[in-house]
Amino acid sequence: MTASSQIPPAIQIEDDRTGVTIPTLRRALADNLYYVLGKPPDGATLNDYYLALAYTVRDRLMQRWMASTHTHRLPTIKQVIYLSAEYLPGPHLGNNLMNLGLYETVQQAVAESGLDLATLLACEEEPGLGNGGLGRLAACFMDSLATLEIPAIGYGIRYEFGIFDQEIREGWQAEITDKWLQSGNPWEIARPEDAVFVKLGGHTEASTDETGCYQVRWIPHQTVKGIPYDTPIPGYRVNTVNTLRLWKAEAPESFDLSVFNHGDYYGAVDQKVISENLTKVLYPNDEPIQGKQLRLKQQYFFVSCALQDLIRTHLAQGGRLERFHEKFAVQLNDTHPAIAIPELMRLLVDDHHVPWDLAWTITQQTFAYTNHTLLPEALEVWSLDLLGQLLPRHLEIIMEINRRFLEDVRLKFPDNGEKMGQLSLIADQPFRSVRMAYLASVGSHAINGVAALHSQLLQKTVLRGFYDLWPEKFLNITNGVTPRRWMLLSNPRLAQLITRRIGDRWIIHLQDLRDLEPLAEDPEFRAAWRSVKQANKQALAQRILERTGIQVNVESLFDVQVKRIHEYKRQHLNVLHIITLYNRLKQNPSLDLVPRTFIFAGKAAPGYVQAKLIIRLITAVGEVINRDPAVGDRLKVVFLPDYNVTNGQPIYPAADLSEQISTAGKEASGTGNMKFALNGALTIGTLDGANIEIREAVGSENFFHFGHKVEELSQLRSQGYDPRRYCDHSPELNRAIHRLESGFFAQGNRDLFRPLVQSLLNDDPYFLMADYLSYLNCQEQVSQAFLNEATWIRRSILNTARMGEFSSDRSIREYAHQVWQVQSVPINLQPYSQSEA
Ligand code: GL4
Repeated sequence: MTASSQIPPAIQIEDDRTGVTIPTLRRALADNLYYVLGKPPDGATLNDYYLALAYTVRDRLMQRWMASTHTHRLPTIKQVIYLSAEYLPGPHLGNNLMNLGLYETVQQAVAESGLDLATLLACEEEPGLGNGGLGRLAACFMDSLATLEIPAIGYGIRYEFGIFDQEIREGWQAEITDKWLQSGNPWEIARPEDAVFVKLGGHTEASTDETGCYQVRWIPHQTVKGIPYDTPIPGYRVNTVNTLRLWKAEAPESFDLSVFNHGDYYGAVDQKVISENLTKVLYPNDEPIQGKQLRLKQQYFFVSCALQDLIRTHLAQGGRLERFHEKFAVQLNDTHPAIAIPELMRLLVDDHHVPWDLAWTITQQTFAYTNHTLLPEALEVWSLDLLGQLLPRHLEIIMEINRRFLEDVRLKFPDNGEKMGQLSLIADQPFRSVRMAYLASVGSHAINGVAALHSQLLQKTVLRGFYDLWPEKFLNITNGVTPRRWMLLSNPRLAQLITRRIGDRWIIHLQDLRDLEPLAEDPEFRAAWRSVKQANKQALAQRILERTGIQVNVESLFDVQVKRIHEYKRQHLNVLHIITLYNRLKQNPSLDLVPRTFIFAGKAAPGYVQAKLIIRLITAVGEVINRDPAVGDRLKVVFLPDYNVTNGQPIYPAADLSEQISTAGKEASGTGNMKFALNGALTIGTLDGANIEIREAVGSENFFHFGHKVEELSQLRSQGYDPRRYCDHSPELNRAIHRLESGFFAQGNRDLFRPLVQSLLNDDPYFLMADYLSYLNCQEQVSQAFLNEATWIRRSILNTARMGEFSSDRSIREYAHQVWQVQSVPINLQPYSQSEA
């Protein structure tokens, strides 16, 4: 019996903690300020008021949260377990108010208390517990799971320092440590009573027990304690509140004591520090990975905590381990948590004495694996040396999994040594290592990519051998985004306009946006649509002015590229276009050019030199162009610092044009592309990732596509790609490159951008030169289209109207039916005790 199932049947719930009238909310705010924060109203800071309000809202989630947790634990209810090393939920307060349906009421209550809700919302430090798309997807999925009333727990790491904050200093990125916890986190509840212990290092000992059973014992070198911190994830206007359970590493007290006994006080303190370092910081490189021991420790730590937690609650509820996979569907968000496969085997076989074959069936039935990238440098491998040192037992288990797997392969393909080498979980080159994507594939019953093209390429390239073996395991589930945060919360003007015309069901059935289609022909509606866009552009212009000092023209075309900075995403192709326009203007100052504001934002991994140079390039080009009187109002280049969820929210609603210009085959899906199109921006994009499906959905006439396709690029490559040829054949490209080389944007310094220019001219691995001309022509079409306001707005409306399938609700429904086999479970609140009956 766990403590949670002993909650008394009827709790006396104080009205002050649940009531939602304005007087009650005001009283609750004052109470929380006084009793929880210990501050009198006149001595309180804005942050104190933010915290008091957050507690007031959290109180109003509590009954639903406890009822959900209680119900979800019942043995008959299947739960989704999302394992992800990253989550980027964004600020919680606004989202929770919206999902609870309390936004307006609380706004008024706060105002009547002499405060401004927007100001309090701005106090919240967002949990930056991820790098970019992958972590944000996990957060959108958590929102959709709760909204669809699907029982779910998201497990992850409570990094003390999330992704760094970015400042721009003299045009360069500077990284500042993210101190998201420093002013207190009102959303999390520590659960030290649910702590678990995780072993690391040491060696194994095999023996045969009294019954003749072969047994392995793992004698670790170190043990760390995992403390869970729970954050409620409420669905939109439903009672379901799921849990995001993040683990913090601490030193186990008993371990310290043993050192104390030997009088080594400082040694004990050192151990404590070493243990706590484990969850100190998020690794900031999203795509490329390295052989960092601490990173492997992090992965194993949270996965082991999660699985131990699940086994414990399952057994406490009277569940049997043979039925583990009937209670939990565990999704691996990329390979970062793939060590869960040998860990579940270890827990079942070594700790709970389940026979290997049964344990393996349970494991395969439990896990499913999502691949999020094909970039070779991002495919995780862990050296056998490192694995053996840190997780000696897991290495043995992986070897045994591999031995059995290759035996099956041999039976299927006799006398085919090459096949065995290709499929082996162990790579020999450049060093002996475990291919984590292979381990994830062998240990899962379903494997999916995140957009149609990506899933096809996955089957044809990285996991080809596995697709040949088990085609039935493979599927595609295209990503989606939550319309709650990415429309309703961040674009209230557009959301209200839409709701006034088609009702509000679109918020949970995004396909209803289709009803907007006929309105695209209505001049009055188009005028209203345009006013919303202009108001959003005005608001963004204000932020740009505040943050960068740059004044932009809101009548100009807002041309936006926001995402991590990476060569494959080709922000520098965008810059080549800007330089080309600038060159044209310099050549012909009276040129009739469609005015544009180029807006960039995004972080570069601190160690990714070329990406940081791309940021410097953007700011340098901006410094010249924004000040050149010959350009005037016609071109502006803005780099908005510190791109994150908070700062992204006002950007999407204000964009006219969405730049999705990655090299074909490189962007697995993209999700920013969806946020823009949903908010009525038109896309200029390559046939890559989900762009292809977006174009199909919105109609090719409402999407500007350009560039080489995947097959065309492989042809170019096999013919011996020569980027310089494109320079020779395009005078404008030649001139743009020359501008860069000449030091024109670097106060005469010809060295500054040399590494970028050299890369483009010598190997151009991302085919900017090959796509330049097509991009330029396509941008010309964009400009012409923007001149015709009525048709532009019409296309904007049609984009929004046809983006319904890109809701993360649709993605989650597909996972629920095709992978997890889970159902919705509505949560009954009244009376509390009956929900368990
Ligand atoms: C990513 C992909 O790069 C991105 O295209 C995709 O949208 C996202 C979510 O599936 O996953 N893979 C990695 S790694 N980081 C990402 O953002």
